Amino acid sequence: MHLKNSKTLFETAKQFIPGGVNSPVRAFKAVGGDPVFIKSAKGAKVYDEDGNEYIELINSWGPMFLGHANELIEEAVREAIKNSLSFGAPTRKEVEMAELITHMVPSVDKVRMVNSGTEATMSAIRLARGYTRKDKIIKFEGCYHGHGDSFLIAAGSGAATMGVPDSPGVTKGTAQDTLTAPFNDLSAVEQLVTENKDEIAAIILEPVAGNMGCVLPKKGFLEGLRTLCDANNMVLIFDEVMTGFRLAPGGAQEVLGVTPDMTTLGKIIGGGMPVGAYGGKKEIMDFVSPEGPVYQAGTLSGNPVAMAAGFAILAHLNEHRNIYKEVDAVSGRIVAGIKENLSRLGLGYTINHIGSMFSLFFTDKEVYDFTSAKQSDTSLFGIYFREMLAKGIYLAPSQFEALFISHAITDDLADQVIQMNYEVLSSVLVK
Ligand code: KE4
Repeated sequence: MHLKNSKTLFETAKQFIPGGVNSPVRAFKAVGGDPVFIKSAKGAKVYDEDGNEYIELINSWGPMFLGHANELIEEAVREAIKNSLSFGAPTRKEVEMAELITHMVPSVDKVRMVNSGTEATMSAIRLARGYTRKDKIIKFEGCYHGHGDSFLIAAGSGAATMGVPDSPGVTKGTAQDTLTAPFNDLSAVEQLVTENKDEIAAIILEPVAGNMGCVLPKKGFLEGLRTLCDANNMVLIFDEVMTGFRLAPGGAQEVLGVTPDMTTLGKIIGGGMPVGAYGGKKEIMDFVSPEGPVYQAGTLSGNPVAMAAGFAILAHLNEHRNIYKEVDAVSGRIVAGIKENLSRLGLGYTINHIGSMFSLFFTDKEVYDFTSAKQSDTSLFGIYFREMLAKGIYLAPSQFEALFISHAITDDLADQVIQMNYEVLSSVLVK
């Protein structure tokens, strides 16, 4: 694997872009070495600027659920761009998109399109605050909801990877309104609610966390939050930017059977184009301008090209729900293969897995929250990542991220991943 072009591109990039990247986690800082620059991708493969080919297990952090360069989505985009790229005016496609989303996610009566998951979560908590007339929110350590100020407190994903879970630049005034609790710790939440009686507008969480690595809710955790929100007039917000349209057509809330008051969406919703959305109960959503007083706006919100891509993928998933069983089966094959490798090599590392999301943690302890996730040996992860990359397997460059399997991954490719995993684990990690 040679990286001449990626190397020179990265050197130049660092002259003009902070850290040479447009999103921190891409810089490979947590895993060492320089990032590969991707030139193209098709199906389950990505190709870098140096002629290397990789089997792709990150899929642009989730969006490419049908694989790269999917003809259905690309055809929809080609058709849309013939009519100009943007109007800043209402269009037919936005209506079709909103109707489809409310059909696929029954808890969403009304939905507002935005341009990223960050915009979706920022808008959702502003709305929850406006609706309840309360200021505080509860988030969970290790959960990541985008880079909005209120969320860069004990944040996961890139913030955790870079070691800045509490970012400079977030004012004390903002931070004081964000309360945090350990994921899966219902009694800690109950204590926060008691200590901040009638001051908490919302609880926001990833119903299945992906931003501390994949961490599942313990039995009763989500149900307990639902009960707490009902009893204390708090809005329960499921941040399904990652899990939405991935774990099921209706996301984690469909699989886990707990209904939030609001849902934030992103990633798959745009099929690879910049799209986010927030939606929920009619009585809450009707507080959003111009229907209600809570302001939120966006020049490119509902952009016709992005809507064409998003509608194409969502309509396909809605009509071909067998895709979920197929992706989950291939993901299960990979996870089972890695577990088999671990036991053959006498390694007790932890794997957390649901549907087409999973993480291999370099710790033999159970991983059920951020503290336990941080017990993982991140330098060992760095070695594993680089060795797998050298063997043509493209993983998320951080221990605190989940892997996302696409529908383009075949059993044969899954078996190649399992084989490379065995070779790396045995050569690098077994002394
Ligand atoms: P964006 O603003 O990046 O579209 O979405 C923010 C966001 C919100 N909520 C959840 C649950 C998320 O996972 C994200 C973004 N996820 C990260 C990956 N862990 C995006 C990758 C990156 O930051 O480069």
